[in-house]
Amino acid sequence: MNIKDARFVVSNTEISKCPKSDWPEYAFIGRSNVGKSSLINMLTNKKKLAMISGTPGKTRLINHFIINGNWYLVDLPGYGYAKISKNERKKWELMIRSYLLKRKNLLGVFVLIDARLEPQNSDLEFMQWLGESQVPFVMVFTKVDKISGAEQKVYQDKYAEKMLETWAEVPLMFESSAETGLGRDDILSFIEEINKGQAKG
Ligand SMILES: Nc1nc2c(ncn2[C@@H]2O[C@H](COP(=O)(O)OP(=O)(O)OP(=O)(O)O)[C@@H](O)[C@H]2O)c(=O)[nH]1
Ligand SMILES: [Mg+2]
Repeated sequence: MNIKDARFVVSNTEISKCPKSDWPEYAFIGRSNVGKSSLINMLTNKKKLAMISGTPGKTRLINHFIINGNWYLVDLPGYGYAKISKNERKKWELMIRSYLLKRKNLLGVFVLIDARLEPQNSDLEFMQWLGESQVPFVMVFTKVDKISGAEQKVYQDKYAEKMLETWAEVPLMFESSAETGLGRDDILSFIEEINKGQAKG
């Protein structure tokens, strides 16, 4: 898919204030600093569309971007960010979960996972919750430029194994690098297919 246009629409903390749910929507989620905002910029070829930072906890709101005028990408705050108060963390969690459960036009969630790490409980628990809540999701292993292909496969297989303890199938898995652009075509084709299916009704 060709990205002709990508624009920021609005940021907020409440689903009632999100844009009208008139177009297909895809949300990016994952632990703080995993590279959600970077991936959005890489996909849209715009370095400064979503705000990026080396310090975890940069994205704090639900951020909507409209792509080609007819679908949305959503950048969400990370979960598992330690340096905020318990209270604040609870608020984020409620905000994110209510968005994920209630947003009618949300057709897919991309759960971003750092490709360099052993399976993390916070990621496994979050995907467990998505599965139980019947929110459709796929996985994206980020920052693959920082790891060898062989090493990465080991971690991916470990995730698959863990997930098969609970589920009959492993979710679709992508790999990405915001540095090299790897994963861009695959992720955009995946979105395009869903968008097309939606258009046919
Ligand atoms: N080498 C490499 N660095 C990356 C990649 N993606 C992100 N980074 C770096 O990782 C850091 C965090 O990136 P962000 O995109 O801000 O991460 P985020 O998940 O949006 O973080 P929060 O908004 O804090 O939850 C930045 O320093 C990025 O430059 C990647 O694919 N490769
Ligand atoms: Mg971010």
